[in-house]
Formats: sequence, C-alpha cells, structure tokens
Amino acid sequence: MRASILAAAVVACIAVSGTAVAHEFKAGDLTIDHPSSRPTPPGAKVGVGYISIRNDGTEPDRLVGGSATVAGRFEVHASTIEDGVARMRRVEDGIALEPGATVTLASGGTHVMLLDLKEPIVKGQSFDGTLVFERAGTVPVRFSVEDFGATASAPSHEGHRP
Ligand SMILES: [Cu+2]
Repeated sequence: MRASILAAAVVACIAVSGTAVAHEFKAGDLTIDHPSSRPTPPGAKVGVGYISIRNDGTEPDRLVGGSATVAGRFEVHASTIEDGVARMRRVEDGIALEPGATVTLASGGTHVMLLDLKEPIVKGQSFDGTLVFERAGTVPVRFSVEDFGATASAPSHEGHRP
C-alpha cells in the first residue's frame, strides 16, 4: 500500500515538472497551439511570445495584433539577418494564415514582442493575453512561461528599439 502511494506521488511529480504540457485554444477554424513566453531578467522592459497557429478553414485569416497582461504593448516582429547581424522589425500588416497552413512564431523567426513590461516574466508562471485576427476576431489565450535554453542563441531583445 505504502509503495503504491509513493509511486503515484512520483508520477504526479513528473507530470508537474514537465513544462512542455501542451495547451491549445480554438477560434473558428483556427487552432492556436501552445502560446509561450520566456523568463526576463529583473528590470527588463521587453519579452517575447511564441505561438503556433493552424488554419483548418477554407478562407485565409491574418494575425493583426494582440495583448498581454504583463505588457503595455504587443507587436508582431520579424527577425532578419542584415550584413550578418540579426535585426528585428515590426510587421505592420500582420501575419497571413493561409488555409491548411500552420504558422509558427518562434525564436529566431517571426515572434511576438511584449513591450513596456509591467512586471518580470517568471519561469513556471503564466499570464493571460489575446490574439487579434482579421476574421476570427479577438481570442483569449494564456501564455505559459518556459525556459528551454534555446534563448541563449536567440538575438537579444534588450538592444531592440521599437
Ligand atoms: Cu522583436
């Protein structure tokens, strides 16, 4: 009896410590997979958001904006390499979501930039936000804060000026 209780506790621990627990949100034909963010150092004013969005419909849609409770401003950014230097710029007209396609906003590519942070983004926590689509409208989501170590190779967002 005692052994089986212990075994159950260990299993529960593993389940909780696995940070990559998938979560997704639906909005019409769109499936928004695993909105996530990365921890920020104290005093940081800029954070990131990563998401995967699949369009199972027959009409194109477009991600045009959003919000996050931790940030004063939400922007979609594209990373490019110019003269060997990683740079970011705001994507003014949003991200196209073609029928049947999955668009991934991830480290080193197109990403969400959370500006004017009101509080540090802390590993293991999560925060509410929205994504705004041209057709699907405003969709509430929740960003989970994870630290995958992939951030080490990502361009620093600290030197970034909107
Ligand atoms: Cu950026």
